[in-house]
Parts: sequence; C-alpha cells; structure tokens
Amino acid sequence: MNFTQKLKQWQDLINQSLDQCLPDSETRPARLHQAMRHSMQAGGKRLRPILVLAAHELFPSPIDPIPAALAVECIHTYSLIHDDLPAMDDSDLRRGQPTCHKAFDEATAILAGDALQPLAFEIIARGYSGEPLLALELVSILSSTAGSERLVGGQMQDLLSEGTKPSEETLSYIHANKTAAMIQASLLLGFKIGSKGSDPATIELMAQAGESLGLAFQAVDDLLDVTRSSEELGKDASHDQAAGKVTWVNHVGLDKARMLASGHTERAARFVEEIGGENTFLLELLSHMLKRGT
Ligand code: GRG
Repeated sequence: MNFTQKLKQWQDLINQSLDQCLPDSETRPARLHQAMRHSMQAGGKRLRPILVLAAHELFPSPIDPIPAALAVECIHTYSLIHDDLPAMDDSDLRRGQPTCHKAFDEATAILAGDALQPLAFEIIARGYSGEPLLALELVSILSSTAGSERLVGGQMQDLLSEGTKPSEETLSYIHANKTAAMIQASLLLGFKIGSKGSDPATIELMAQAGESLGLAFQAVDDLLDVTRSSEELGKDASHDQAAGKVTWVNHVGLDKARMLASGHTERAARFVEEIGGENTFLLELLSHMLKRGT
C-alpha cells in the first residue's frame, strides 16, 4: 500500500471510530450532540490522530492506539470550536462548513466544545482500562498539553498579542503552545502506546521531533493563510492577516516563512530518523505536510 492509500485508510478508520464514540445525535439533549457531531464530522484532515497511529507504528505493540487518536481529535476540535467564537477569532467557516456557532448558536457552540473535553478523557479511560498505568500517563500528557501552560496558554498569549508587534520570543511561545503542543502530544501518545514507549532517551527525541513538526505546521498554516482561498482551505483565508494576528508571514515575510517551514521539517525528520523503527510513513507524512504550503 502506498502513502496516499494508507493515509486514506487511516482517515477512514478514524472517521468510523469517531462516529461510534460520539453520543448519538438523538440522545438528549439532541441539539448539543448534533453540534458536537457537526464540528467533529465536518471534515478535517485528522492529522493529529494520524500522528498518533504513525508514532505507534514505529515500534508497534498489541495495544490499540485508536482511543488515544480519537481523544486527541476531541481536544483539537473543541479548541477549533472555541477559537472560532465571536469572542475569539470570530470565524464563519471551518472545515468547509459553517462554524459551530453559525450552524447552531454561541451558547450551544461553547457547550459542544466543553463537552468534547471530558469525552476525550472518557475515551482514554475506557480504551485503556486494561492498562491503568498507561492510561494514567496518557491522561497526564493530554491534560497538561491542553492546559493553561500549553494550548490554552498559547491561545491566551495570541489574543493578548493581537494588534501588537510581539517579540520573536513571544511569537515562538504562541506557536510552541497553541499549535505545536498538540502535535507533539499526538506523537508522544502514539509512541507511549508502542513497545518502546518507556525509553526516556527516545521519548526525548520524540518530544523534539514533535516540537519541530508543530513549528513547521504553524509556518505552513501561516503561508496557506495568505496563498490560498477560503474555498481551498475550507476556512476563512487571510483571516489571520486581517485580524492583525501575529503570523510568521507578517513577522518575517513569505520567503523567510518558507525557509522556517522547511528548516523545522528537516529537523523533525532528523529526529525521526534517529529514533528509527518503521518510520517510512511518518517521514513521508512530514514531507507531505511541508509540500501543502510551499
Ligand atoms: C480555544 C483553547 C483554544 C485554543 C485554540 C486551534 C487553535 C487554538 C487555534 C486555531 C487557529 C490556528 C490557525 C491555529 C494554528 C494551526 C491550527 C491548529 C490549524 C488547524 O488545524 P488543522 O489544519 O485543522 O489540522 P483540521 O480542520 O484539518 O483539523
């Protein structure tokens, strides 16, 4: 199976598994569950769950990485729903569909995002009940990544920096936490579930790979924001530019943003090569992610 076929197979598997783990759209209160399903099933590349599966594949174990992959997507989708709210980015379009608060209303969108957070941890608790120590480790990684010093902290700093010219250190803080943290956590979760997931030196290499990949992803996202249309992206294009957001493109310009994207991708690939194992798919995924933006 080539890279594209495998990517599609994993996306399909993730989509089917998500469908099974989300509350039914008729379960009371139906409006809330419909809103959760609207955003979770609106499309999306499923990059983070795929990173969980790809990191598990390096040194596979018989333990199923799918529950962790679904949990990551729940946290990611909640963050998108809340990021799109009028109080934050005020976006109308996400994953090619009206944003959750446009399709429903603001209060429902807030609650749909809220409900996806505990769902993530419920999926882990149920999925790894036979491996309680592993379950604790996964919960610890995901909860700290989603918390006030990482995902939420990065978002807070991003909002505080709107309309200002932040230092490069502040910009790096925002991207390392708002974007790279969840990408890094995805690789770490998959790796922990794999057979070599308790080796501290390799975990450190994986953390470095995840950070570099996350920073590359952000630089690519900044490039796409100015080089692609809303239709191509499925979300409001040039939105970051217009909102006075701090992006690499408006900070250092297009050419340097491209160089940053390829530099971080190369670094990530070097770490992945050093880790070894069955890394063919993960390495192809890295170059595929870079090609999207350049
Ligand atoms: C509200 C706590 C909180 C955090 C929001 C996700 C996020 C943090 C902000 C979204 C804005 C943004 C451009 C973030 C950086 C890149 C990013 C996370 C893009 C969206 O991820 P994709 O491209 O989206 O993987 P899909 O829809 O494919 O899952």
